[in-house]
Amino acid sequence: MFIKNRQNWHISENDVTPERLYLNRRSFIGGGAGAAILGASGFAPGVLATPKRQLEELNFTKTAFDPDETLTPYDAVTSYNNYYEFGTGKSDPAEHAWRLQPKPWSVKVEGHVARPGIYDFEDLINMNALEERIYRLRCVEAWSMVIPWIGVPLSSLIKMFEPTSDAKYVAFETLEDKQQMPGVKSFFNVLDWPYREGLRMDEAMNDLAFIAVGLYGKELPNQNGAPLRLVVPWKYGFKSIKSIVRLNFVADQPKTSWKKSAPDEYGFYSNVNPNVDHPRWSQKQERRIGEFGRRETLMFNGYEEEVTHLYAGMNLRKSF
Ligand SMILES: Nc1nc2c(c(=O)[nH]1)N[C@H]1C(S)=C(S)[C@@H](COP(=O)(O)O)O[C@H]1N2
Ligand SMILES: [Mo]
Repeated sequence: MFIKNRQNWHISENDVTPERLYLNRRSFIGGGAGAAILGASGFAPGVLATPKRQLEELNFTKTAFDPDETLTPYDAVTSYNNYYEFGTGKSDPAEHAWRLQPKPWSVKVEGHVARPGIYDFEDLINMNALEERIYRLRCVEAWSMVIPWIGVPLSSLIKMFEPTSDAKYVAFETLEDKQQMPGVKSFFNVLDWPYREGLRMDEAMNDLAFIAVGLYGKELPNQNGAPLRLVVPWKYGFKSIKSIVRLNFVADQPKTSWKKSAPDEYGFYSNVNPNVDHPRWSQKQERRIGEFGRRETLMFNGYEEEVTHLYAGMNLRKSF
């Protein structure tokens, strides 16, 4: 029961210019009558009563996961986002995600595991074992960022739950809450909720797959998926599901939100692949946010060495 409105939400984001990013929409909203004016998303702007969450500093160790590229500025990382639960515009999450309440938080773990249950955030994440990993993130819309994430390997979490040999895939879900998420309440839904993602078990156990709880040395801002989100740097950004509330260890390939909304455009694997175009645009190049011009997109987003073996013998045009 959702309306597909592809024209509006996907056309030109791959052509957004860096300058436009820094134009704050609010600066165009005349003072005074703010309450009567709706943003591009159609939600009332959260300008007047936006309680900014205090983001705590995190202790972490640095790692060798570092592409040695210029970091995308913090302002861009936290103001140019995709988080459709807060609206489909790139500035909607920064504007509306203050409604999200990431504390307290728990995650339901179920399926083929020896230790199912409801885990509090504090029991899932060992805050004394946090590491920093600098990863490229390549959005399917042909832009990319380089972000210093703080978190733990996904494999360390998965091992806690002791999956059985029947667990072939892990399915992830985001919180679905109309009170906190204006995009979920919206009539113009492009996805059905909750937002769903999944990985094959060997992908999930690969050392690159990461659970982030922070970036740039501090806790995750809400718009980036507080309090915990996935980061899968060799796949298109939409695999990196935010604000996770459920992990389900399953035998069959799980349904995922984007594939369900447009199966001809978004596959289960969604590995970054410059040789397989999206039906409506090329994936050969990308715009690094903050830079002018374009870069060549690299196979597996530059993580070929780490992940090529996962897809040996697979036809990546078919399994896109
Ligand atoms: N729950 C949820 N997770 C999500 C999304 C979303 O809309 N909802 N968008 C995805 C997409 S398309 C991208 S590119 C990344 C963006 O992450 P960032 O905003 O932290 O850069 O988040 C992904 N995770
Ligand atoms: Mo994306």
